[in-house]
Amino acid sequence: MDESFTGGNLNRTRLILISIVFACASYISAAYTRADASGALDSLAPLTDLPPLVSLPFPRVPAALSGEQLFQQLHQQTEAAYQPSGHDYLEAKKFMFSKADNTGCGGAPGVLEFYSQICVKGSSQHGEDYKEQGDLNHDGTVDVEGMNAEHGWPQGYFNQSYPMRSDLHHIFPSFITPNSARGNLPFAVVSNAVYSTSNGTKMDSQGFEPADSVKGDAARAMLYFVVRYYDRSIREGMNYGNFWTNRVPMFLKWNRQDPPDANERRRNDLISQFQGNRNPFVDDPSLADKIGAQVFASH
Ligand SMILES: [Ca+2]
Repeated sequence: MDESFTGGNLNRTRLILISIVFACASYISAAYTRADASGALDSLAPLTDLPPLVSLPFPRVPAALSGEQLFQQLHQQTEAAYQPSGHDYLEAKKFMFSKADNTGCGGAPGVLEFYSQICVKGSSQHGEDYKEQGDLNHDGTVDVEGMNAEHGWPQGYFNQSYPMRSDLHHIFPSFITPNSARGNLPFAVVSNAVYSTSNGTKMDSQGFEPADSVKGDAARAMLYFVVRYYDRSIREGMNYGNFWTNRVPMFLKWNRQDPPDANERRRNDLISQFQGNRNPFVDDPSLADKIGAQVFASH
């Protein structure tokens, strides 16, 4: 009886110990929930110098809002939260390469190039340190000069003005060659490519088509840009119909077919810490269709 009593105590002790171990494991697991949302982000673990994944909360939008009202609500929301005196372009690029897009390569720090989805190891703040090691994206060029910053809304269309120039919600790390190939072309569906990467990014004389895996990212960057900046000078020397208005249904489609993944949500969180506003379409992609093509095209 004593023995079974002692055994019961031992069993209870074991149970308590096991519970404590599980509680600790759950706590650690919860801390990495976002990182674990994608296997690709397991490599976040070594980046202990990352800021904590605590960021501005997504301001809830009244469910009844749609169309122009919703567009204006998001315009105010993204504008009001922004800190215009914050960060210049160089600082923004440093943050992009070393933090926001440093999602890691196979367990080591590294940057996933936007158009080619080629990962280049490193933790540098400078794009030129992320060199293509051989022609890994099979576009015919080895990008020995590394990466630079691709503006979803080309800089020339807003005369390189701030805050558009340094707004990371529409800026992505790109090898120099695909960035140059895109130039100021509109995003489009391309049928007769004269430039391509092995993952499906394509270009012809009329447009530039990002790979399927980043079509949604590109679309949400563009939707954000118009919501945030439609009342600024963002149409300098361009055909707005060809660049934006006629493309809106395509962007809405890309937004639906390629929803935000863990990397995109992570970058939205980190950028919100850095520049003080969020891309609401990454937080809730359904907002785009609630605004609708007609309203987007009217801005
Ligand atoms: Ca290449």
